[in-house]
Amino acid sequence: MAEPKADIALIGLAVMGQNLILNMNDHGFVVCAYNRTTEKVDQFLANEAKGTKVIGAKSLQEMVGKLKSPRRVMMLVKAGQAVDDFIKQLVPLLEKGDIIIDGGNSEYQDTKRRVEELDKQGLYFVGSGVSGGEEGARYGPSLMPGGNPKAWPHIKDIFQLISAKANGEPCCDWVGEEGAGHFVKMVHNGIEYGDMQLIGEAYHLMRDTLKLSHEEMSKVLDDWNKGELDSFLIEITRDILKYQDKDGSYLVEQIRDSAGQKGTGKWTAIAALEYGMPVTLIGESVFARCLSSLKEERVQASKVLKGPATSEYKGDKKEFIEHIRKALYASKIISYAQGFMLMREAASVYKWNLNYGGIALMWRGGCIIRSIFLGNIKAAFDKNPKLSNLLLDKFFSDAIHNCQDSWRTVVAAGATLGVPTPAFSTALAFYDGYRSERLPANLIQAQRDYFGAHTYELLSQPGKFVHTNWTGHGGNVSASTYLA
Ligand code: NBP
Repeated sequence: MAEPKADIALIGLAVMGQNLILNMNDHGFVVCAYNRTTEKVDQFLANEAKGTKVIGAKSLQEMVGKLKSPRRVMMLVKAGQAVDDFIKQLVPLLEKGDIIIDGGNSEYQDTKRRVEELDKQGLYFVGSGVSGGEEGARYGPSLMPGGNPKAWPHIKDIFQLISAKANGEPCCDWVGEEGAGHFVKMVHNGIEYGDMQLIGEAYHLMRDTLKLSHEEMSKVLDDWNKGELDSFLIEITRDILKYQDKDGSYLVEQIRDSAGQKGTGKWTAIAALEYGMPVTLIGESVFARCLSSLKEERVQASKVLKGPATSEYKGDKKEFIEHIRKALYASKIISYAQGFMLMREAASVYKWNLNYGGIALMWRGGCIIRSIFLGNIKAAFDKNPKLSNLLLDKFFSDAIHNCQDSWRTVVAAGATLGVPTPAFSTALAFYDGYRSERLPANLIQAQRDYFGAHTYELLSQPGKFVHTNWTGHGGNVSASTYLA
């Protein structure tokens, strides 16, 4: 048999896999390509990979035989059963110390399980978030690897070389153990949902309350993209808004207003509930997509349910545009602060040693949420790696203080004019809640104790739970303490 010569194998020749292979090839690695439907291997070698050093295999056995040791096998296949099926087939072909990497959008709990199961067999499993879509995979994605740390020294070079760079630094570093990489990728996707919803609300307000034309809206976003909001999503929205169909109409207005979702935003919201973290903006963004998809119901309701007499903003347009910009910026700060709160809580539950500045850097380039703003987050964590909340960093508290009057104006205007701003509003409600020394939860505690004898703590005696016989009729026995 010929001397094994491939540095890494890649299973899954769909859009992500093919582009990542070509990216690895550009950086001098020899990649062995494999796909369940093996005809795709021939097609790939004859077309996209023609003239490269990429080699192919028609079976997993052949693929493994072509790999240098320790063998590195990366999968970019549909998340779920396909990943488990491939692992099952690979295990008997590999040797102790070999590495399996899953670059798909897998659930972090699945990754945790796979890391543990494979570790028992001496194999190192890595679950890596990959972001940036087709373009990112080809020319530099954001990579978020986590799992068995013994794998990292063997994949670090490849990963950091093929990843995007921000100011010369790779947008890829070791995230943490178990499912940490996929957890961070999940939060990234949740934040992406939030960023998109915020931009959607700004567009809704500009279109329906200010009646701006598409060229005007595109120009506004172009201006925003030169400042604090400079980001990939603002940039593409600028281009989408002015995109005209062949007949000269604006394409965006021909698209059915019913948003799809593949699940990672929902997983983030579920994780937020699971860990008791108020990640309200991502949650609201997922619900906003759910509401949008009730298209037929909304069409019916629009004929019955009335709103205010006008949705038109009567004040100064230019001023209101600036208010919207500031509302968007402040809400975005809240969203990222909430996302980092969720990661911090998961890290504490799973004992992951997450490097928050490093995560901001991984998202700084290559991925969908890439932005100037992530550089500010990185700087905040560099200044204080133990920062408990992004909002307490001076750069961000100053930014919020500077934006809050505008933010309140926009949320109030949306409510008055009947244009929904769920993400702007929930962000503001969170901000006002988070900065409140006292919330009305004392009353909730009293109600719980009144009807269910659930007990409460007095401010003067924290940690001591007491029950009051509020009516004089009930007994003095309290319910057992539990966390719901
Ligand atoms: P897809 O998610 O469409 O997956 C296609 C690949 O999965 C093909 O190689 C296909 O093989 C294989 N596959 C399927 Br489908 N079911 C299989 C099964 N039961 N057993 C074995 N193989 C199976 O491709 P993609 O869009 O390139 O995404 C790959 C992964 O990367 C996914 O997990 C995705 O969520 C994630 N991701 C995608 C993007 C993006 O922008 N598209 C971005 C970031 C992450 P076949 O050719 O034989 O059908």
